[in-house]
Amino acid sequence: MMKIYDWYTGPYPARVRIALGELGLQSQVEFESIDLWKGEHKTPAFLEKNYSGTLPVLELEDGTLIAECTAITQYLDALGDKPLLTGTTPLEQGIIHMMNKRAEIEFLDAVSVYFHHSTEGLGPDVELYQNDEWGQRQRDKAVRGMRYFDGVLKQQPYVAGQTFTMADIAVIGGMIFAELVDLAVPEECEALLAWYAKVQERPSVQNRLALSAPNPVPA
Ligand SMILES: N[C@@H](CCC(=O)N[C@@H](CS)C(=O)NCC(=O)O)C(=O)O
Repeated sequence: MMKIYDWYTGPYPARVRIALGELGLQSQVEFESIDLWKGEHKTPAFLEKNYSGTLPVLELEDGTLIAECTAITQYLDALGDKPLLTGTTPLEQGIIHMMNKRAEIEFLDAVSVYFHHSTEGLGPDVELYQNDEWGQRQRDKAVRGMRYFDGVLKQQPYVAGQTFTMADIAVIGGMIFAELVDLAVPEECEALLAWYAKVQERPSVQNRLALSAPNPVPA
């Protein structure tokens, strides 16, 4: 069985959990909790699994390790007969990859930097270097990113075009992280908010936390 190292409420882990739900692969993976709040992702043992010290990480049955949400999603999507999240034609694949990367750079990763640099983040034991000015700049960048994706979603139903793809999942990750840090979506971003209401109805999004959680589930 494949294994995923993650932390169940993490916005990046959410991306892979949603992908698993979309692909119907939930029963083919087991989860091992790495407690971000205790800094378990920065231990020497975990850094051997992922040099970057981030979650999630997928471990295959032969021990091969795949980190990075995009890479994990592409791997999982390629296991089936037909990719559902990463495109089939060269054009689809290119557009989806671009929009997924853009969702990371302009939104999700920017919220993450804000969290780690301008809030308490994961606490003083984990956040060894903080630069508030950098965090604030990335916060502003994330809000600009929200406005950008709002414009995209005014033109088309999903982030990369006519169907739900991994680029939508990356923007969902950004929305989840923004909620966690109380970064509000500007009211006028109506298309982004309507899209988010719609994608939150997907079972993959609704059930992501139930996939596996530490036992007992912390409040
Ligand atoms: N580029 C990575 C980012 C992953 C990431 O930042 N994950 C968060 C969990 S939500 C993390 O591990 N943060 C811990 C830290 O940066 O100390 C990916 O796409 O997988």
